[in-house]
Amino acid sequence: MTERALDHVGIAVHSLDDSLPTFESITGGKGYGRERVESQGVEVVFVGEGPGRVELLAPTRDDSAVAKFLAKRGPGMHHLCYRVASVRDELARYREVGARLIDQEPRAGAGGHQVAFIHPKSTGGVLVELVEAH
Ligand code: CMX
Repeated sequence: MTERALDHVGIAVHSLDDSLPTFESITGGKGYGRERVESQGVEVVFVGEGPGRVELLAPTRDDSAVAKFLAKRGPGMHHLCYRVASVRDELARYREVGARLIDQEPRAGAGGHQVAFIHPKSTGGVLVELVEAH
């Protein structure tokens, strides 16, 4: 089986401005790639490099997935994102084992990269994002 590298850990926060300094201090890096992903109702910023890379996610709408998560659980780890050669092939692999897919097809995520999410009920209670290697 091919190993898949961790691309980033997603952390839900109320405010990027308030939380970024904390994660810059933890990772030793500077924030970069700040962007609104309108389709997901989030604004994101990355910090850190390699397997310690973090994506901070703050909601831009009350009905977004991250707003619901914050209301229910408060700030904290939101998802793990794995880098894969082909999101489409990975979705087929998950589908074959009966996993619950949130996205049936790859779609554009942060940075315009192809992504898809797998429901946490199929992945040990952890929301999993797949991103196509870039
Ligand atoms: N991690 C683990 N469990 C989670 C979760 C998360 N991030 N979000 C929700 N859940 C759990 C809930 O606690 C709930 O569990 P229980 O039934 O045991 O209470 C269950 O999943 C269903 O939750 P829900 O509130 O009924 O469903 P939601 O409407 O909140 O949807 C989910 C949950 C995962 C389907 C939705 O958040 C989703 O579609 N996520 C994918 C998209 C996304 O997260 N986008 C933001 C990031 C974008 C980016 O990185 O660019």
